[in-house]
Parts: sequence; structure tokens; C-alpha cells
Amino acid sequence: MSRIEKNYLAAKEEYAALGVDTDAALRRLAAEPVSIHAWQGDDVKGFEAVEHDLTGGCQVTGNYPGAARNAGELRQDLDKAMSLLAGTLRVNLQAHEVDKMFPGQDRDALTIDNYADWLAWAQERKIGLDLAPAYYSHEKLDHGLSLSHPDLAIRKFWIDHGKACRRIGAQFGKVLGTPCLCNVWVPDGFKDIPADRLILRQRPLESLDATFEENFPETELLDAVESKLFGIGAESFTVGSHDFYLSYAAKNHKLICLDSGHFHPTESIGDKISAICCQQGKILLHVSRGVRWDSDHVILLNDELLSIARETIRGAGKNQVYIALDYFDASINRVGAWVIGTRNMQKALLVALLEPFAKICEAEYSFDFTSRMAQMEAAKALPWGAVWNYFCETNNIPPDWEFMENIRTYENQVLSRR
Ligand code: RNT
Ligand code: ZN
Repeated sequence: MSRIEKNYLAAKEEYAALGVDTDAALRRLAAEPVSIHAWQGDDVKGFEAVEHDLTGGCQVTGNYPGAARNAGELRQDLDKAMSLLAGTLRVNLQAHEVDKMFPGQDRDALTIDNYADWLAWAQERKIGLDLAPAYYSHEKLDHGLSLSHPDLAIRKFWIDHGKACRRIGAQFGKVLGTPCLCNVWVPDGFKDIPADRLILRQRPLESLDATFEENFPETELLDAVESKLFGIGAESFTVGSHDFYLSYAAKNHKLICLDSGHFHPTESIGDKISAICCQQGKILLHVSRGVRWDSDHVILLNDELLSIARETIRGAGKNQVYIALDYFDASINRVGAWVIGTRNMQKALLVALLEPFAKICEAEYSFDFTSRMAQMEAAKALPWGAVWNYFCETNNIPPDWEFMENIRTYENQVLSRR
């Protein structure tokens, strides 16, 4: 018996005494989908024929060598990352991460043919694909506006882009047998205080309605809209604020996407999950880590992540919480960034799955808040690490202390030669 297995059996016994079934937790963890964001691998650059500067208020800092220069390299890097990860993984694309563009083609005319290799790749690996239209890094994001631009031709270009992405997403969903989450986030906003806020919110409403005109079965496509508080260069006003999109999602039966970097630092995303799910039944999360601002740092196993995972497992009840990651760090090895962040997400989910929830609730339901506090604190010292190591071992992936060696070899053999 390996040391890891021995430790697992001891942990299993300790958990069983608290009414927690570790085997069931491991099964549930393996089945919980996590959508990995492809854009960590190419610094949100995409692979269009023309190179665009990153705009829209997102920033990628750092110049660590080895960023993917085309979709083939991005897939190769994702394959490496996924070889060091277990569980049910999906891959989330930004629309400009195409295999290729055809001569004269722009984003308003994208079709499944621009993603044929992505689709074949996902099919071979039996994973789902998600897709996000890209309303930034393009000259048609004019004066910081896309779907809310006063010029109808500009709005139409972006509406057509959104429509194209939804059609492509539905095809991903149909072929892969799992619905594609298509998430609309637009950077529209102003550096300084707007005069006419109302018109700036009415226009995108119409644009969104036009984007969502075509109907697709929910087995193929799920639409989401992502809100934001502010961006760099759009500090004073964001068209798609939380209030704007929460109402839009509720009224139009879309998922609201909450990005953990898009709120005031003292706001808790964990708390929002049950508040939204008890009314809307489903929610999309962009799990990120802001450091002082929406900086999209690699997610760490910190209190915020634990609270998000806990609410995903508990607070949502029978509702559907879709987990997608959204961070990008170009100052460290990008494969490492994927592996560290995804493992952290899964570890947080495991901690939540192993929590003696029924026992703690018993204290709460009988208004014994002292016991509730004592038990919540005691749960922090439970041996979940032994269960995690066992998850890695039984899924034939290296434990946390060992995967960097593997990534270093890949860096030397592949990444550093780019
Ligand atoms: C931007 C949003 C959005 C992006 C991606 C790259 O603040 O979070 O989800 O991160 O489109
Ligand atoms: Zn996001």
C-alpha cells in the first residue's frame, strides 16, 4: 500500500466519524466540470491574420517566454496542462483564438470553419468547448464603445459577431454533446463621467436583443452576460454594470456571469451565488483573483476561492453553477499558471465537498451559533490534503509537489524554443 493510500484510509476514517463519505466526495469532484480559459496561453492575443493590441481595459503584464503563437501551439500547451490535471475539464475560447482567418474575413463573418481544428481536437479528447465573442482588441471598438456605439454600422458589426459566435457555439454543443456556454462581455465604458447614461444603456439593450434573436436548444447553447464594475480606461462608467446585466439576465432568461475580479474588493461573490440561484436556477462564474483591482491574477487557494467553492457545492442546492476560470499572467510559465489555478479550483471544491455540512447545519438550525462557529473552525484542520493526494494518485497525475518538474521539462524542450 502506498503512503498516499495509507494516509487516505486514515483520513477516510476521520471523515466518516463526522458523517462525511470521502469516496462520494471524490466521485463528485471528478464529475464537476471546470472550464479552462484558453487565453492564459496566448496572453489574450488571439490568432487573427492581423495582430491587434489588447484593448478593452484588460491588461496582461509580463514577458515570460513561450506564449502560444498560433492555435496549434495553444492546443499543444493545453494538452500539456491537461495531462497534469484530472476531473471533468472543458476548454473556453475567446472568439479571436481561431485556427485561421480566411482572406478578407472579419469577426462579423466567423463560422465553424474558423474553428474546425479546435472542434476535432475537443472531439478526440471528449471535452466540451465554450466560447466568448471578443468585442475588444479591434478598431471597431471605437471610443471605447461596441454594442452601445451611436453608429448603427458599428453596432451591427458587433451584433453580427455575437450572432456568429452563438451559431458556432451551438455547433460545438451539438457535435460535442454538451452545451457550449457563450458568454457576452463588452468593454463599453468611459474614462470620465458620462452626461447621458440612459442612451448608453438603451442602445446595448437593443443590440443584445438582436444578438440573441436566433433560438438554439439549451442542450447546445447556453447564453450568459458578464457584468463589470470598471476597467482601465473606463474607470468612471461601465455600460454593462452588475445592475444592468442582472436585470437583463433575469428578464431574458440568460445566465448572469459573475467575474470575481469585477466587484468591489469587500463584496463576496460567494454570497451572491445563492442570492441569484434561488431565483434564476443557474449562474456562470468567471473565477479570477483581483489584486487591488481587476488584475486577473492566478487564483490561489484563499478564503474567497473557498467561499465560492463552498457556495457552489452547498448554497446552490439543486441549481446549476457553471465554473469557468478567467485569469492571465504573462510573468510566469503559462502552463504552470493553468495547472496551479485549476488545481486550486478543484482543491477548493474538494474542501467544500468534505465539509461536515449536515453537522454544522444542525447547530445552525437549533440557533447554537457557538457550536456552528466551533465546527466551522474545526473543519479547517480536517485532513483534506490526504484526500487530494489520493485523487491525484488514483487519476495518475503527479501530486502538487511534483508537477513543476514536468512543466520545467516542457519549458526546456518546447516553450523556450519558440
Ligand atoms: C474582462 C472579462 C472577460 C475577459 C475575457 C478575456 O474583464 O473578465 O471575461 O477576461 O474576455
Ligand atoms: Zn471574466
